[in-house]
Parts: sequence; C-alpha cells; structure tokens
Amino acid sequence: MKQSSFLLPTLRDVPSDAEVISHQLMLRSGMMKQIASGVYAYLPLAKRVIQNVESIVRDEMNKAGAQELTMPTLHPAELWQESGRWDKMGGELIRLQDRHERNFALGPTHEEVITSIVRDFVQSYKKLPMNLYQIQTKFRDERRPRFGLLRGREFIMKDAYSFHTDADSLDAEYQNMYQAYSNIFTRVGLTFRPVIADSGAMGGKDTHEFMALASVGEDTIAYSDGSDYAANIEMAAVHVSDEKSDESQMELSKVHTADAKSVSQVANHLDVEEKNIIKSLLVQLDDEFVLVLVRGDHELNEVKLKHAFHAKEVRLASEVDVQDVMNASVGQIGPVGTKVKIYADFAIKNMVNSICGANETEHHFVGVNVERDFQVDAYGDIRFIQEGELSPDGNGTIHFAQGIEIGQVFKLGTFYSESMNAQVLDENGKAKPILMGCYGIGVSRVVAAIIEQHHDENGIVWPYDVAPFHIHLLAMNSKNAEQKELADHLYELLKSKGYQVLYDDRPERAGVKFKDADLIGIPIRLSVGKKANEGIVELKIRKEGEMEEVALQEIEEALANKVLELKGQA
Ligand code: 9G3
Repeated sequence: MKQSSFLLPTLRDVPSDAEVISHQLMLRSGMMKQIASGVYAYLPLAKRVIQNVESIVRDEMNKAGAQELTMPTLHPAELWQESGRWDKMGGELIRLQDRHERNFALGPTHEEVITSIVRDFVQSYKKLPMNLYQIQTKFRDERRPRFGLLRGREFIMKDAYSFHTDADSLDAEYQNMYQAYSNIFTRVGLTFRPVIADSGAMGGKDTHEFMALASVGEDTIAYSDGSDYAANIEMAAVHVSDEKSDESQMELSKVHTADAKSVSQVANHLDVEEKNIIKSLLVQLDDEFVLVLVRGDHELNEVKLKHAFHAKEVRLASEVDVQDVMNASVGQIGPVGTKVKIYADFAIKNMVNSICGANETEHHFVGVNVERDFQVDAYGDIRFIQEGELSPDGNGTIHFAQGIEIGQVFKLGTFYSESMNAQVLDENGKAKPILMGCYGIGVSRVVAAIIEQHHDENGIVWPYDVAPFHIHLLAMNSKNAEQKELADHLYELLKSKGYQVLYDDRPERAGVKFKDADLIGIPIRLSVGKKANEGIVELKIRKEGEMEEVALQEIEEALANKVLELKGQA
C-alpha cells in the first residue's frame, strides 16, 4: 500500500478527551475516528489489525471444532420476552421499533437468538455436542462509555454457544474453549491470566474471565505468587485462619462513645485497633433484612455475600431502614440484643473481647464475646481478600493487579433452554432440556489491550502476527531519482515475496517519516536513503535494537531472519 494514497490521518498531538494510552495512540496513529460517544469508525489501519485478530480467533475456534455462523443484530422483542430478559434488562439494552411499530433490540449478546435456532433444528441427542460461534457487532448502551474501544457502546465480539445433553460433555467443552482462549491470547501477543469470576446475572456456576494485565484495567485480580490461583477480586476466597487469642473473656459493658460512628472514629475514641471492632451492616438479601458482621479492618464483599447465602439480590439498607429495623442509627447498630438474623464473616468467630454498636445513640459495647453475648445464625466467606494474605490454596501470598477483561467462559446450565423450550429426545426417547455453555472474546477490546501492553514513548509496537503491515518501507527523499527507483523496486520485490508492505512515498521530510513510522508501530522498518547508490538500505526493528545497514542482495535473508526472531517473541 502506498502511503500517499492510504487513508491514514495521523495526529501530532494527544486528543484531550483520550485518557488512556491505547485510546490516545489509536486516535493519533489514524486507526479510528469517533462518530459518537462510544461509537467508532475503524479506519483502514485498525481494520487490518482487527482482521488479523479475527483470523487467529477463527483459526483456533475452527480447530476446536466450533462452527461459524452469523446471527442478526436486530432481535425481535418476542425472543427476549420468552427468556424474560426483555423486562429485566435496563437502559443498557438498546430498543427500537420498526415501521410497523414492532419492538426490537440491537443485540448485546445472542443467547436468545442462538437458542431459538437450536430449538428449531436440533431435536435429537445424536446431534450434540455442538458449538456455534460468530464474530459480530454488539450494542450495549453503557452509561459512561470511555477509554476508546475498551468500553464502547458498539463493539466487535466473538461469541460462541455450546449445547450438551449432560454435564460431563459441557465440562469437556468448557476446558476445550479454555485452551482455545489461551492459544488465541498467546498468539495475539497478550500477557493474560484466566481468573475465577462471578457469573453475575447469567446464572450458572463455573465462570472464568480472561484478563489482560494492564494498569488501566477496570477489574482487580487477586493472584498468588506461589501457585496459579487467580480470581476476580469480587470472587477471591480467603484462607480462613483458626487462630484465636487465649486472653480471658471480659465482662460485657456499655461505654459512652459520643458521636463516634465509623470504625476508625470508634477505634480512635476508645484507643483500640480496628481489628478489635465488629463492623455491623444491615443488608437486604432478596426480601429479608439481615445484620451482616465483618471485622473492623475488613470490607464486606457483596458478591461473595450473595453467593455464600444464595441470594439473588443484595442491597445495603438505607438509613431509614436501619432506624426502622434496628431502632438505632447507622454507626451505632450491633448484634447484641437484636432479633434480626445475623450472618457473619468467618473472622468474627475468632474475635475475643471485641467492640460493637450498642443499638443505642452514642453508645457501644466493649468486652463483647461471640456466642456468649450474641448468636450468629450462619458464617460465610464474605469479605474482600487483602494483599499479602495467604493464598486460599495455601501456596504463596496474594497480590493485586489490574486487568482488562478480554474473554469469558460460562457454564450456562439450562436457563435459556428451559425458558425457551429447547430440548432434545435422549436415547430413551425422553425429552431433556439442553445444557448450554457460552464463550466470549472482545475482539475490538483485544486490539486496545494489545496497545496497552505493546507501546513505548514514541507510539505503538505491534506484535508481528497482528501488525497491520509487516514492513514499513521509507523512501527518504522521493525527489532523488536513484533512491525512488530503488524504493519502488524493493516495494515490488517485497510484495512478490508475500510481505505486506506500507510504502511511505510521501514528499515529507525524513524526520516526519521516522516519527510517523514509530507512531504507527509496524514491526520492521526499511529505509532507502543516501547509500542507495551503493546498494545499501537501512533495516530497523521497531521493538528494539539499532538500525543496521544491509546490502541489497542480503535483504531477503536478513528479513527472513528478523521475521523468525519476531515470531519467536510472541
Ligand atoms: C444484555 C445487556 C448487556 C449484557 C447482557 C445482556 C453482559 C449479558 C453477559 C453476557 C454473557 C455471555 C455470550 C458471549 C460471552 C458473554 N451484558 N451479558 O447477557 F441485554 Cl444490555 O453477554 N454472552
């Protein structure tokens, strides 16, 4: 491709509304243009990268035995009403009407559509297991789109759905997809970690998210430095210690604590450590108020609370609810003397002579001992894990990292097949609901994640297998006939050898060409300059290393060696 005719609107300075490096570099390198908030055009340079990522995704999915199809982005509301999600989804689901005023949604995901396809065409267990996938545009009306392609309202996703007659078959496909995802993310050059995740509204139990490690990642990962344990912080289990101090139990007594409300205020007021205070929170679990206890130096993890007590909804009670239910205000509530059901984090069990709210204005209890002064209805692992703790598998200590969620694998169970009546006849001719799995990769998000992990102060540094071109050929002075002739010759030669070449034939100064080449980040740079008359060209690898002078007759071999080096680094 000749740059003089290529749509490549590079920008010199950083657009003000781009906060993260991948967003800045995608705009500056002429890869995309914002059309609306969270809505982008992928310009030719980005399109080439997206195609490379998609072909790696396709290759691994096909090798894993999945079948590609394409489903519509325009979904009739009826399908979403069958699954019950039409009313459940809020503003994130983009809804519209056609000319006959029939209701539609722009597809944010395709469980409903794929289930409607399988239920009509798959009646016998003999056809299963089956894995169907597509690479398709998705629409989700994010309240606050930001960070460019990392959180857009229209994006490209590879979504796959598998169908099974039994749990073993689903487990096998889950592992199959898990491996395919590891292959894909390795081949596109990403550093990633699969983490245990929360299945959220999806129902189902097993879920893993694939996280690309990056400081801008919105998700926090808790991982062990002594094993391959890793979990989304929402789900990271803690290692429950059973050490209990052997100090003798004090008498329970009430003390005046003035307006001290928060754990730190009470700790200061009574000159005690926060870990000696019981933090009491009134929570609504589904339709029941429960008093939840965590140690003062810990934080309640609402996702783990939901899982521990099998609740669908978790909501912190309002101040009014607290007053109504506890007859005391927030900051003075506690477990002693209340009739409200009490759930507690395991760490509460080991506390001796602790402090808690007295359910009385400006008063707290001291010398509080669990089981003597109050009964816990049930214990659970309901707190956030903290850095430096022992890993839940007992190997190594926990560290935090930020991650960009680039993929997720879910075991869906029969939520959609039952609600939408997709069943097969089993070997005894008996109708059974179909077990499903679903597997997503954020293709456009992967492009941004690669830039987050592969850039330097001068611009993008594309890994070879996803790069928009393999070679950036620069004619340093296109007014010089000899240099231009050699550059033109090289351009034709390299293309004939199968390289994808971006040829900078623009009448620009050398400095501009080098700056743009660094910004765009094509892995191999060849420049034809002053030594053209000696048959010498300059070769430079964008990622690192010095510029080398190469004689024309050696250029093919030199390039082949560089490609092997670059591919070896993936
Ligand atoms: C919606 C809207 C947003 C959504 C969903 C539904 C996320 C929704 C979860 C999934 C699960 C998997 C198949 C590919 C892998 C992920 N955001 N999810 O279901 F209506 Cl507006 O999409 N789907």
